Amino acid sequence: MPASANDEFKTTDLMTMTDPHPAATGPCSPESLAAAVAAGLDAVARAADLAELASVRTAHVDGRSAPLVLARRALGELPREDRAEAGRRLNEALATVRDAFTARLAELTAARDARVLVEERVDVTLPARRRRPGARHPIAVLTERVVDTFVAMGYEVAEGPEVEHDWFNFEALNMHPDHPARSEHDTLYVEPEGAGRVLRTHTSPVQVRALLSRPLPVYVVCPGRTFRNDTIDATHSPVFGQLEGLAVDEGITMADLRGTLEAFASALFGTNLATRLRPSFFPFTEPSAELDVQCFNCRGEAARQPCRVCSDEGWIELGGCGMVDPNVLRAAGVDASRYSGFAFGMGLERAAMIRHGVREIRDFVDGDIRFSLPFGIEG
Ligand code: 2NM
Repeated sequence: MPASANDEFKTTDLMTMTDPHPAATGPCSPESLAAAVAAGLDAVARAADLAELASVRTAHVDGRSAPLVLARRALGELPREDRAEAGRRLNEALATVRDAFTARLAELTAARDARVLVEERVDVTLPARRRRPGARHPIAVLTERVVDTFVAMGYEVAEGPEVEHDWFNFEALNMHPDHPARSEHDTLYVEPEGAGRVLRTHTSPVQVRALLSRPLPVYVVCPGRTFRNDTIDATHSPVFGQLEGLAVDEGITMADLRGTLEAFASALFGTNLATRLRPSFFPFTEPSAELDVQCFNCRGEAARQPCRVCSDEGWIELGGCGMVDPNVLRAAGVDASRYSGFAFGMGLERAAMIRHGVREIRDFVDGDIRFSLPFGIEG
């Protein structure tokens, strides 16, 4: 605090006033008041912020030991004839300091407000960070559509690991060590070499696991990602979705397979389309067949009008199927003399491509929402 009139006059001096002319020399003297005003103005001018100005107020304007407050108290000690003049001087002094204080307060408040406006500025014109709604993947939508059909027929959904053991993926499915599908040409092996770990090449191992872990009868559908060492082109991808189904019960025949596949084909491509089975071969089924469904676009009338959907075949290949080979049933711990079963499998991208006229399988893995959105929110 700068030196002020306060230093020159102690309260004790006021109490024991002995000066013969107190109005001329005491705290209310023109000199004392001028000194108090000078000190007050100086302190006000030096106050650099509102906090400092607040202490200036106590020290010079209205604090109990502010020189001008002390001077007002001393006023009563003055001889009656000097009081009016001293009071007038005091009020003037006080007004001077107060006015300076008020002006500085306004100045510092304005400076503070200006600073806060800059420091706490928010750019309300910035674009908002919106979370854009996604789209369901067309393969997920199709999977649910097929799965729902089978769940309605009493099937359960089973899932299994994508990194699978050789035994579940091949051995248990009647594919012996020299089977061509097991070569590195077709199958993706997982390190370390010789550990027998592969990326599953189909979802059939999930069905072997289902037979081993569930009580009979077993009715399951197994959707999931599968992997093959394929070269990418418009219709081949090293990762693709499969959906397989399996029914193992007493007295299951090929007639049950036929009826089930018809319901499945209707769910995928519409009702009242014929289906047909063509003889084929799979290591895990005997007999085996390819499932065709009548083309939903030309209804087999392609002979009269060219059809882009079925390439004028009149039929669409949907997948493979057959009666589960007894070797597979035995590997999965099923009594093959009592139980029989059918199984079928299909590629999900292929079905989606036919259903929606997609020409490029890579569109399914690119993750571009502009591809997924037009499939809508079905399912
Ligand atoms: C197909 C075609 C034919 C099939 C067989 C099995 C199992 F595990 F029961 F042996 N699951 N899936 C199967 C049969 C799959 O896909 C074209």
